[in-house]
Amino acid sequence: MHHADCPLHTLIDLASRLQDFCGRDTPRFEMSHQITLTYFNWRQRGEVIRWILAYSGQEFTDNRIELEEWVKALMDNRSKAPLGQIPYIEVDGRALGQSHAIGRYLARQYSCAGQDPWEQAEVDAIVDFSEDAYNPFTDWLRTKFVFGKLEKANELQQQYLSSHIPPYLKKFDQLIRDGKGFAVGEGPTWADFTMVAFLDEVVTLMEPKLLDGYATLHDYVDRIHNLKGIKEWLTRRPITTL
Ligand SMILES: N[C@@H](CCC(=O)N[C@@H](CS)C(=O)NCC(=O)O)C(=O)O
Repeated sequence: MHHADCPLHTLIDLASRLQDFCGRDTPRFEMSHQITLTYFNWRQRGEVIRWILAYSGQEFTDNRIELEEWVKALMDNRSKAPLGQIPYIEVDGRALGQSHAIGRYLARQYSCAGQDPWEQAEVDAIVDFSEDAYNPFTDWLRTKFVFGKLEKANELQQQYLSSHIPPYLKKFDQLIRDGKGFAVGEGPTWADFTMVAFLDEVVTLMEPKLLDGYATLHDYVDRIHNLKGIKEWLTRRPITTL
């Protein structure tokens, strides 16, 4: 049967055109995939992937594993992680590692990666910029929560809040003030999810008053939290420490 004669494809084409017409807040219709995300029972590097899937309305298996289970799988050579790290996803039987590669792949699938190659590059730049802000935060997080070295963690926290994060906060705030309510372009992209999920971690784990004095950023975070799909995810996701 020719593609155009297949009733299912006709329906998909129609739904896709209807959603294009309805505007970009609604993710493009895609045939659904079997997706499994494997990560610790943490938000961290798994969370943006979950936000993209939740925003897109794509069902997925949220496979949360314990550290012991992960180490054992590695030692027994049972891990399916293609690069020996988590998070990784399996899509229709194929596996992909690296959280940003996963985020970019999914965002392209679900039309939240930027409208054209330039916007996509801008989105990538914001994602990498957020990563620069996040990396030293993960040093603190490991020191405090994984290794339990509280004195060293306090020292890292002071440094982080006094000198590392302020320039990033100023730039994030300016980006939103200069833009059209989103990190890039006129609608939500995974750059917004990356920025907001990162800010959430610092607010939740390190400094509840982080966004005091950043009114624009504060409103923006609320707006992203209230997007369809994200809002529902935030209320139904498992409550975890990290
Ligand atoms: N750049 C990688 C970093 C991945 C990474 O460091 N994952 C950690 C968990 S957050 C991990 O796999 N740790 C366990 C291990 O290395 O065995 C990404 O973003 O996916």
